Amino acid sequence: MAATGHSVTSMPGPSAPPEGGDPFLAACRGGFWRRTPVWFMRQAGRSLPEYRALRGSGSILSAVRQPDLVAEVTLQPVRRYGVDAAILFSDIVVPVAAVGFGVDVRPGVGPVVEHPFSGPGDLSRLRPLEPGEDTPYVAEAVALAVRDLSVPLIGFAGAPFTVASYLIEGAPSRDYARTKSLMYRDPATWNALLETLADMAATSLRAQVEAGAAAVQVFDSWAGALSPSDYRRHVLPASRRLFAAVADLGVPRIHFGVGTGELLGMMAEAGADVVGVDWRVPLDQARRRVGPGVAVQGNLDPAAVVAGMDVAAARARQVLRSAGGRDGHVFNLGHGVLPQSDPGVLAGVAALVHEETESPRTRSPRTGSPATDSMGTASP
Ligand code: 1CP
Repeated sequence: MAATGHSVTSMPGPSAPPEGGDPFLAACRGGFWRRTPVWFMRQAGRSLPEYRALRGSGSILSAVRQPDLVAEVTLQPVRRYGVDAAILFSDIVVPVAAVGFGVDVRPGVGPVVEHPFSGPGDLSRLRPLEPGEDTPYVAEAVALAVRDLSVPLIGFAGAPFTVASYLIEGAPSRDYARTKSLMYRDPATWNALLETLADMAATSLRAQVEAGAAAVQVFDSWAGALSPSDYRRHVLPASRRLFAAVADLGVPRIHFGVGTGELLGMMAEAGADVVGVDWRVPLDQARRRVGPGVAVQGNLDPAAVVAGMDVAAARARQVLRSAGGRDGHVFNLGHGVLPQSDPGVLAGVAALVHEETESPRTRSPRTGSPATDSMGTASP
């Protein structure tokens, strides 16, 4: 049987194929099917000229309200790179913007907030998300994309900490001083804010999966700003609440952050099936930190792509060696595609990962295959 991914259907609904039959979903479940799957964070947009041509200028928040455009931008990297999963073209601030918090995404800067969150009085500015009313265009875009995709679609949301950091700082930050200051000074307001954001993220993810997303990723991009004890005390409970609120959907849940080497164990504990790893921690060490039963995603340095195909190929092979040919590896970058990346190098990396890992060996998820199995071992 060929690894054809999920079937093309015009009906909205979960796009998950039987997991044994899809490289990405099998790896997310801790298994292996045919090859190590590969996709790239921030693959939609950024370096693709066909994206820039379609997108024009203006805020991404206007672009995401156009389902046809979103579906097309979501599909572009699948065609161009031959990746094993698509990610919805959207942004982590879409839900908070949709309930009227006053967030915009400024081209070349990122999310900016006119009146940043500064205390308990601002909690009432965050009402619960009603996807059908507030973001109907998201489900429409998911359904359109899934109709034309030959690979699973990943829905996503920002983790409570990372979204809170934008609301409190008002703009991208280096030190998260305002965010951490509120967290230390006023834990009651902090907890209420993070719980509210966890519920909004869960509602958004549920709507994406109901419309057809086959997996979800929670981006806690900036959690690496925290010490392990602060993460455990002030952030883990809300992230756990988010993961628990989408557990019944039955789709794989990926949890990613940057500079989170010291937090990987807790990011698994939050309830993830897959933990995303940046380029700072080799995957064999990351595996020890996340523990058994959790898959890993990563972790080619995005700068290696900028350095050209020879460097990218050598580094991609290093990532595969560190993954050890073991089940439960989704190949990705350690963070998003850098804007100056050459699309040809990204396509080359995807092809290399496929060639190096292609194998008739298949395993059903979490069947307890020996951890030391090498690539190419025939399945029993
Ligand atoms: O309008 C544009 O083209 C500007 C660039 C851009 C794009 C292409 C922004 C502004 N957002 C996006 C899309 C986006 N954002 C996706 C699309 C799907 C994909 O291809 O991956 C995703 C998954 C995101 C998620 C996102 N937004 C994250 C988490 C992922 C990560 O890279 O860490 C974060 C932190 C944001 C905030 C954000 N939005 C945009 C920018 C430039 C930023 C980062 C600003 C900062 O450094 O703080």
